[in-house]
Formats: sequence, structure tokens, C-alpha cells
Amino acid sequence: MDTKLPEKPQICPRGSRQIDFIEDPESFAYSDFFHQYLLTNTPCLFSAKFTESWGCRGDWVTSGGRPDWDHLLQNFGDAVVPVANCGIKEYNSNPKERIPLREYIRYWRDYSENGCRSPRGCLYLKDWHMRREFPDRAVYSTPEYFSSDWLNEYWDFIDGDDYRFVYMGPKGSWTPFHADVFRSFSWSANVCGRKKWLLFPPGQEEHLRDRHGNLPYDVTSAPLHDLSLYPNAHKCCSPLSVIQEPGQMIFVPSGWHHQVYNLEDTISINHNWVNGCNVLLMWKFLQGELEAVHAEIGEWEDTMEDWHGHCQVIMKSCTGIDYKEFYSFIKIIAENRIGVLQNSSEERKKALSEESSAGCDPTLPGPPHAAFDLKKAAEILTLMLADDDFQKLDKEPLSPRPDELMQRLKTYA
Ligand SMILES: O=C(O)CCC(=O)C(=O)O
Ligand SMILES: [Fe+2]
Repeated sequence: MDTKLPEKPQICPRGSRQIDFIEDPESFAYSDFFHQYLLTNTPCLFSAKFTESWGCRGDWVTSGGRPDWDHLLQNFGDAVVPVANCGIKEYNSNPKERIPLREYIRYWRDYSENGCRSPRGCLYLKDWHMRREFPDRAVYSTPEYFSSDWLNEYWDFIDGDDYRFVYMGPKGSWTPFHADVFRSFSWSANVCGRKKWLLFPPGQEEHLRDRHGNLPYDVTSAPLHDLSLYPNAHKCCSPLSVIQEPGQMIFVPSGWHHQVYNLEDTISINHNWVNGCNVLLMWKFLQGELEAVHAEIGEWEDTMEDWHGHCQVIMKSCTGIDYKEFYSFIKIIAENRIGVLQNSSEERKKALSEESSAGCDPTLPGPPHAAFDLKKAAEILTLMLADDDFQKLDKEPLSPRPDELMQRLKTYA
């Protein structure tokens, strides 16, 4: 049997093979980003002009454009950072350990000086919550395009996790094929160095599943060309391939699977975020995750006490969130936005008034944006209240109860 793929890649259903490049901050307003990229869930690349003013682009980088290891050592040497081993596959990811940044930088120097070789393999510092650990170091500021961020607003509010990270890795370090947590958006900016991104539009990953339904670890690996292992891989479009230069920022939309390479020694800042434009995708993702748990332990539904409760516990441990926490997330955002509208009731009337030329333009800060978010929160809550599994949960501990919150939201919708 011929198991070779056709030579020519399929035409990507989303058309253009080039990512849009945004050159000039002066002529690119938040509303441009909102309408052209956020609402359409389309990737784009921002020029280095957008990060020119960031402290880290001076302080963390040598005059030759390389990571300034001495500066990092002096300022953050004692921080304990998560480090992944790119050479070891553990499920579809790499095992991580936590080591002092001082030790990582010593390793990185040696690795670099030894022609990208080390007995420890290729180590990649990933998902370091630098901003949470060093809130006073203003090394960068979140660009306004990415500032409507329910995810970090919620986790800051409950003083839990956050989704703001620093990545540092030698040339050759890489991130395996994945889509981001909760199907959030991400943005990533190179402080120094260059990355190559392979981006797949949502749905294309379905073609890349193996015979058992598992997604690949490395989309460039040879077995993908073997029809007996990956029977549908030839149907997948070739990815959008993007080279991201120093200082440039990339916007990765919701549900776009990607694989990423550091082409040089690279430092980057990255946030995951969710807002009114992709919260529906997050909710659908959670429904899918719960479906997967149901399928996994469906055989015990009739014999296990509180089977639905157990499914929620499993979902939380696999996905990081369950339905009750998702409800709290929506509730906190909704309450914060109600607060904005109440504090500016006159402005609110204007924002909501049909005569107002701005109407409910969600790209205007303050009440219009709050009104947009409330509308989205109400849409999600409506879907949740109609969901069979959400209906089965014990709502007693939830305050306010979801139906009460819905009534409140209706008065603002
Ligand atoms: O830079 C990397 O290695 C991975 C970044 C990533 O996956 C993201 O920003 O979503
Ligand atoms: Fe990612």
C-alpha cells in the first residue's frame, strides 16, 4: 500500500498564506484590532515599534541583541523558575522541573558556548510568572489591544493564578503542538531573539489525529506522512508559517493549534487572555472537556453515587476549571462591569441610548465596553442555564444563584 502523502499541501481554507503585518502604532487603533482580528479570530503580527518603549527591551538585552545574562542574574538570580526539557516527551508535552534562575543561566551560557550541546539536553524556561513575583519591576506594559482580559482580571481578583509569563530558551528550544489553555487568545512578544510559528486554523487539527484519536506531539515529524498511522493528515492544510523578529508581537487567536521554535537565543513575554470575543469558545471548549470525561467514565454512571459531581472533579483536575468556577468567573466579570455602569449612570444612559452615535461601541473604554461585556456575560449565562450538566449541579453554594444573576443582567441587556 502506498502510504505517501500527496506532494502538494491542501489549500488552506482561510485563504491567505501570509499573516497580516501591522507596521505603525499611530495608524492602528484598538477598534481596528477589535474588528479585524479579535472578532474574526484571525492572527496578526505587530512590528517592533509596538514594544519600543519597554524597559526589558533595553535592560535585558546586550548591545549586540543577545540576552543580557549578567543583568538577569543580578536582578532575578534567586527566583525559582520552571524549566522544561525539550528532548523528553511526556504525553504531548515536556517534563518540567523548578530551579533557580541563576542555575538556568549558568546552564544556558554553557549550552551556548558548547555549540548547543549539554549533558542536560535542551532546557527551556517556560511559564515563569515573573510579573506576579516582581510586581514592582515595570519591565513591560500590556499593549491596549490585549487589555480587555477577563482571565487575568478574574484570577487577580480571587488572588489565584495568573496567565502572564516570561519564556527564555536557547536556539533550538521549542514548544510542541498545542492549543492554548481554555482555548484562550495569546499574545507573545520577543524581547530578543527570533521565533518560528506554525499556526493551524481551528478544526485543521482534527485531520492530524492518529488512528487512536490522539493529536501529534510534533507536526513536522515523519510519522505524519504515514497514512497507516495518521490516516487523515493529508487533508490538513499546510500551516501558516510566521517568522517573528526581535521586538515583534504575535496575536494567536482562540483555538488555533500551534508549534513554536526559538531560532536563536530568545526571551519572550506572553499572556493568555479571554474576553467577550472568545468567551463563547471557552464555554464550548469546557462543554467538550466534560463530554470527554463523560465518555471516559460513562460506564459507572448508574452505579456511582454523585457521578456528575465526580465528572466535575475530574474535569477540574484535567482542565484546571469546573463549571462552578466558570460560573464564578462570569459572575465576577459581570459584577465588575455592573459596577462600572453604576458608577457612571449618566454615561451609561448615553452609551446604551439608541440615539447615541457611539451606541454600544465596545471599543470605547468605560461604559460602552462594560455594556458589551455584560451582553456577552448574559449570552453565556443563558447557555449555561440551558445546559443539562450545569442544571444538575448543586447551586446552593453559589451566591448569587445563577438565575438571580441572570435577572440582574437582564436589566442591563
Ligand atoms: O514561545 C513558545 O515557545 C510558545 C508560546 C506559545 O505557545 C504561546 O504564546 O501561545
Ligand atoms: Fe501556545
